[in-house]
Formats: sequence, structure tokens, C-alpha cells
Amino acid sequence: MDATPLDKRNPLPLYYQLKEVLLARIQSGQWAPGQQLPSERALCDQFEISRITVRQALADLEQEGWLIRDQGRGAFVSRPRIEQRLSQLTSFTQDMRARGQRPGAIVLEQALVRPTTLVAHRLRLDARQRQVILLKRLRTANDEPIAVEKAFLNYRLCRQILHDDLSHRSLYAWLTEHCEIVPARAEQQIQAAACPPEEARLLKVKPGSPALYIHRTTYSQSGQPFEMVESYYRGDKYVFYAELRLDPAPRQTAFAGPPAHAGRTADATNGRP
Ligand code: 16G
Repeated sequence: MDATPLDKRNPLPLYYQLKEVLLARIQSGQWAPGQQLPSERALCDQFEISRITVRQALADLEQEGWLIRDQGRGAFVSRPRIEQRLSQLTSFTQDMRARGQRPGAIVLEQALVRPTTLVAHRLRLDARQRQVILLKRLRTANDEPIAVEKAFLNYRLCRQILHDDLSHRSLYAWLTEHCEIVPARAEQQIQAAACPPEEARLLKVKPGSPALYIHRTTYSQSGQPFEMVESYYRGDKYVFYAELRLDPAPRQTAFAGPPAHAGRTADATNGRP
């Protein structure tokens, strides 16, 4: 590895300069995913800097998801995150296959339960529908845990599922095949969350690690909501991607602020006296 000493006269802090050098190696592919980085000692010697500086650069890269540090074994380049497009309705199985990864599902719970008010509302259940199917699964990609999904399914639409084993099978494929439920549309909310202890144990991360909490209600082609799903995705493994386009109609004023005659607004930036 060629290592030009860092520029001590540069106003940028040394740890930051080192971080940039290491990041360039990861992003250019010079260091491949899974590859071990030189030891802290070796980096100190090569860049002629202190151990504290090296540790700060590595801690930043770990925080941003570029590295995984394992006490005793050293630092390794992390695998790229799984990207899910926000504009397309896909299943976990499809997402993983599209990335050349082997999808998996381990059933943790499959039972009849009473719906909460929220589940009943989202699934548009009437007062006589006192049961829903709970299907809780650990989702894996190449056998690595990625997400814990807790799906509540409309019992009337797919009761047979209780007698089948959904391990390592696609729920959407199963519903299409056995119940003619073709997923057509979903409403989804994504929130940053600290991973709760139970999910952290299943996902093999520390409790409180960054996670994505996702809430989805999915509708069939006939417009009927058939599932409400609450999931925790590992924050270091997943990234959501959205392509945004300018709405063609208000193009004139979209980013230019309100027209001159519109007066003051209560907006924090525009509303200043
Ligand atoms: C996705 C969906 C989940 C759905 C599952 C079906 C999100 C956040 N969730 O993971 O709602 O139940 O796909 O996947 O995208 P499957 O057909 O592979 O079982």
C-alpha cells in the first residue's frame, strides 16, 4: 500500500485527511468488501500519525457504515447496503434476488391473534372479525439476518396459510398462488429507530443500534388491504432509494418562493420580518 504522509500544514484535521484517503480506497474498489484493513499500528507507521488519530478516522468510517470493527480481529470493509427503490412494490424475495443474494425466511410465530385497533383499522376489519393471522419472520440474505417482519394478515382472505409452512418461501408468491391475492399497491412509512433488545438479538446487532422501522399496509388488485407489516431492518444493511421529479404543473414557482404579491408566509425561512 502506498502511503504518502498526511499534510500536517493542511487546516483539515489529520484524522479527517486519513479518513478521506481510506474512503477513496474503499470507494474505488481497491479495498474490496470483506477485506481486512491494515492494523492500527501499521496505519500509524505508514501515515506517521498517532493511534488516537487513526482510531478517530476508523470510528467515523464505522459510524458511516463503511467499516465493521471487531475487537481483537481488526477492521473490515463492509458489504454494500441493499438498496430498495421506493417507487416500486416488491417483495423481500424479489429485492434479494435482484441483488444476486439468496433470500431466506425463518418463521418465528404463525398464529391467530386478536387485532389491535390499528390493525383492525388498517385492514378495514368489521366488528365481527376478531382474529387476524400473525406471521413473524426473520428475513435473511445469504443467511445473514437483515430484518424482522411482523405481518398481520386478513384471516378471511387467507386462512389456509395457518396450515402451511412459510419458512424460506415468499409470502407474496404464496398469496398469489393459493388465494389469488396479487399485491398491487402499498402505503409505507420509514422511521429511524434504535433497535429494541428482542429484534437486536435476532438481527445479531447491539441493542439500540441504528435500525429502520417500517410500517407497510399492502393492498391487492381489488383494492382490499390484506397485510399490515411492522418491520425492523438493520440500519447498516439497507438503504432506500427514491428518484424525485419536479411536478410539471407548478414549475414556474416550484423553487423560486411565493410570487411577490403573495405576502408573508409562516415558513421559518421566508417568514422573517
Ligand atoms: C417486504 C415487505 C413486506 C412483505 C414482504 C413479502 C417491506 C418493508 N416489507 O419485505 O411487507 O410482507 O416483502 O416478502 O418492504 P416475501 O414475498 O419475500 O415473503
